[in-house]
Amino acid sequence: MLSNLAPIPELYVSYESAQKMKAEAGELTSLDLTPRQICDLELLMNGGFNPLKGFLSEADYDGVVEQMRLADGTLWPMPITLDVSEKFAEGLELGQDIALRDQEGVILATMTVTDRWTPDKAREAEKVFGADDQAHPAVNYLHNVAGKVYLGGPVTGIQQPVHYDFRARRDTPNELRAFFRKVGWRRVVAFQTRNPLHRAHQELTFRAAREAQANLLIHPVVGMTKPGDVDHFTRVRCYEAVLDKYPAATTSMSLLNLAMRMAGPREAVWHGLIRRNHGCTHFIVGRDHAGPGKNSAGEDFYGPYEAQDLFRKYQDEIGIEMVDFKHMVYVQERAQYEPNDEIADKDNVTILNISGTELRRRLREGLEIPEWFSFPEVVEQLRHRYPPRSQQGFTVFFTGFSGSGKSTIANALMVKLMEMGDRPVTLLDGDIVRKNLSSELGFSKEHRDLNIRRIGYVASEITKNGGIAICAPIAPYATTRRAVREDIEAFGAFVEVHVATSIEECERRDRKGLYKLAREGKIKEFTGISDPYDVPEDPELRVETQNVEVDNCAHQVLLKLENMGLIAGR
Ligand code: PPS
Repeated sequence: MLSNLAPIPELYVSYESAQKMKAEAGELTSLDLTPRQICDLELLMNGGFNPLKGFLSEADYDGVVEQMRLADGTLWPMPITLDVSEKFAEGLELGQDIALRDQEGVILATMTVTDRWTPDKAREAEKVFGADDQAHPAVNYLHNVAGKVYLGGPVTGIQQPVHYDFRARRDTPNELRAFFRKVGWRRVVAFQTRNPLHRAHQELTFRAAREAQANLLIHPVVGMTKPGDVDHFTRVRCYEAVLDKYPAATTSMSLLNLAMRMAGPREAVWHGLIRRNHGCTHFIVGRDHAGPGKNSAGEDFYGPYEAQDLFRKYQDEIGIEMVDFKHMVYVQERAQYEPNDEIADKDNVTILNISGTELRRRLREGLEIPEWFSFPEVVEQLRHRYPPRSQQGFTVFFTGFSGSGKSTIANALMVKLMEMGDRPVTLLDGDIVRKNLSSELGFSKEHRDLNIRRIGYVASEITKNGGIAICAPIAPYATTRRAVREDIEAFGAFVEVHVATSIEECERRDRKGLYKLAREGKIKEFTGISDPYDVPEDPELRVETQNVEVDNCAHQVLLKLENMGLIAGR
């Protein structure tokens, strides 16, 4: 397969028209896009999602969900939808133009709203992601983050989203096509990644390029990847170090501002279409490509080769050739990487491999990472970003009924951690937060969620900057706790502690006299009495407080922290 490097259509208007549209856009109803929508919009506008001309209409959406095809039959596996709140959608009329803005209010595009509908999200989850299971990050997003209503319609591009980081490394499809034309690359194999590259990746990409007799494009995703991944700043510094290890002038790197969905097989097909649009002729698809991890039953969402199989089926339509990923392992006796399935003398050689989990353990515990596994420059970047756990920030998040003892245990824990003195400690107690940060909020679900998200935000900042945040709200909703966990785990550990005092015991103690008032109906929406509490299913620790001293409860938390490597053993 040889490339066709003619420019592909973009959705941008000319500079003059853009200036005029910007001036006139003040009149339009505005939508502030979410980070994921901004990623989608960028690739819509610059042709990365060619042939899409805007956010999907209802007919296109139905076709994509049911059979991976737009209404006109064109292959397209991923619903690119503009989700909004019911309130925003209600105020619109079909045919109306709206302004799409970034999070600072800069106008990026306008969209003519041709379609508005309430999607069946359970169906979307089943068909697109394979199961309506919220352990899948995109299904979780669909149900808990995305708005209830979808808008569809063509987009007119005004300007690209602004990126202040690694500008020289970001290319639109047409910029890459122009580059390939200029350097005479007629066959280009793209490597998609959301992880740092180590020696095995370098070896396999190099082999893939040789096999396809092509040049190599390292094309990492820097938009949104799986929650918990290594941040893209660190990764790009790692990629830059690895780039020097390839033979000069055979390999290039470009950053892709894609918001991944972790949809395995469908995602692989989508990735292929995006790379074709970027002028590539070949695409490496691995074992469990874009896999989301385990489902709620602890099993893989997709079979290990499902992505390769689906890709192969649609390869001609995608217009890019698949290079299947070889599982590379290190053969100690020969001091080199070899494809696992090509080693004939397996019984006589020593095969070494370090899994992602093992790598994270070694980083966490400050253990050796051997030279055969990675490049010293990469390891240095990772060590800098991930100091041993005992030097990282973390959050202890207590949850339980009012009067369960959360605050008392949290206070005792704070004092003990301050006595150790190695990191700053902040206590975000439910009552205290409600007097300061959330003083205007009540106890509706909406207000409780807002309260917890605020606590989570402050805790994530503390964690990011190497401190210890102790939170002690009721936090009755599991989905909100999970969202906070995701925010924090981007920066450090999240230790959920369920203070499991029963509602009967809390009511019996009734320290603040609130249960009595709640029973009398004088306090409404009281957790455990007239409002729900989702018991944490899988907290890091559950403490019982009946017949147990506070000191002992706080000590159990300390032991857990020690056990997780978050505090050094004494
Ligand atoms: S939440 O649900 O997490 O936002 O609640 P939180 O911020 O932790 O606030 C709980 C404290 O507010 C008092 N209080 C109530 N709790 C539950 N339900 C209702 N309706 C309510 N009204 C007031 C109560 O004293 C809680 O304090 P704690 O420290 O939990 O006993």
